[in-house]
Amino acid sequence: MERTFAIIKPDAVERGLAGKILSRIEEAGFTIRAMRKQHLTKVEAEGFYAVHAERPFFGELTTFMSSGPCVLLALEAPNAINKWRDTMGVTDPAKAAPGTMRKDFGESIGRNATHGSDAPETAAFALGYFFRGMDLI
Ligand code: FUP
Repeated sequence: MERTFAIIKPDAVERGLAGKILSRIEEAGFTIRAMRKQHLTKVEAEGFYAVHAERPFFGELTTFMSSGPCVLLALEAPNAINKWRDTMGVTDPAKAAPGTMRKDFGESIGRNATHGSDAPETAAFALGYFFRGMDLI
């Protein structure tokens, strides 16, 4: 078993898609170990995306991620990290495969509906950043 960290981003929450996305997460075989709706502050979003601090889109990204509430998730499944990346599809919804979250629910490369950790190290960082051990049930 493996755990990964996921976010239903503000664009999807705002459009009332959280329930649909959660259904698809469960149908895909993930167990939701922790879940919290939260409106991140700009500083919290900057801390989470610190790895992208030097990228040109950092300001836009962290402004968007703090623009409204999102749903923070700890997901568990065999091979959860890659499985969730495959379920989401690639970053740009226009290039994502049919049936993926980003293809079905994303609006643009920034407003792309979901986030998922890309490696064990980033999953461990993100799970620790947002959840306490006792939240994972
Ligand atoms: P991903 O791992 O698929 O979420 O993609 P990245 O880590 O490359 O980027 C993180 C987030 O930055 C993306 F989800 C959306 C945003 N982004 C942009 O807004 N513009 C870009 O050109 C690339 C990424």
